[in-house]
Amino acid sequence: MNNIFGVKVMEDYIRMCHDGVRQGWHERNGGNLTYRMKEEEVAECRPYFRATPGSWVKLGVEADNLKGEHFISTGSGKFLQNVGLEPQNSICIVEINEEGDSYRIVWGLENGGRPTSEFPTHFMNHSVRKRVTGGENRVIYHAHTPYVIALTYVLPLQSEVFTRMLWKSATECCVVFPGGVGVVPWMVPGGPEIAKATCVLMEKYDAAIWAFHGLFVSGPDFDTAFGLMHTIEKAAQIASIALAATGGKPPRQVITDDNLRAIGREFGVTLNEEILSFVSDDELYC
Ligand code: 2HA
Ligand code: ZN
Repeated sequence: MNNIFGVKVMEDYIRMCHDGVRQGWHERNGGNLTYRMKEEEVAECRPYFRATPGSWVKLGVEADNLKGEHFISTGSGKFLQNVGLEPQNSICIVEINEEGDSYRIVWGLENGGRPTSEFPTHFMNHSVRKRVTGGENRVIYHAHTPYVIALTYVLPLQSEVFTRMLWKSATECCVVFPGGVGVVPWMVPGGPEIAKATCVLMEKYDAAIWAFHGLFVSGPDFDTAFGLMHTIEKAAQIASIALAATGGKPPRQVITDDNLRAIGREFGVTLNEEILSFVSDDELYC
């Protein structure tokens, strides 16, 4: 295809939006996705950039390690279900300036608009994830995952409690997120507070639950980030069903801590032992 939608990274980005919609995670304009582009991907897309880029817009935050980067972003107020139908009006590519404190739109949002309302949050978290993963992480994805949200009404809002519950909800969870999942208490979406609180967690976790709101994940590529979101949400679904079945009481049987350690050994991943020593199963139930 002789246009920007024939470029693989754009195809993959658009498909991921669609995959999230199919899961039911993106009602209305809920959720957002940003991707830090590789140089060769920018080069492939550049022929389709606007002749005149948009004007520079201050981000209100800054990051030295994101100077000059390009990001693909969903648009603020845009519906992810429209990304596949009219990508040119739903998503954009933005360039970051040489000071690392402003962006300008170089492609997309042809009917006007700006990157996602969560862009400053994504931007700051890209900065953290780029640093702590040595440049490997490129994707930040936020979705309104219903079972994760449901669990935030029921469990204590602690990273260790949620991680323990989710690891014990399905055998392979601890392999997919051996480092655990962070939890941010309720905060106003899109604001500086939630951005900062998420950044603190993203120093050590690649996923953060936003209480009563959804899930925020990071990954090196679309499949890994989507798979992380999907695995955590599915674990939360199983946990919610089991908790509802027992009325919040301890279940008849569980995956034990030693079972988890055995999985870790077998699959060659190191489980975050802090999680296992911080709380016991008793603290998960009424
Ligand atoms: O993009 O999901 O958190 C809308 C949201 C804000
Ligand atoms: Zn949201």
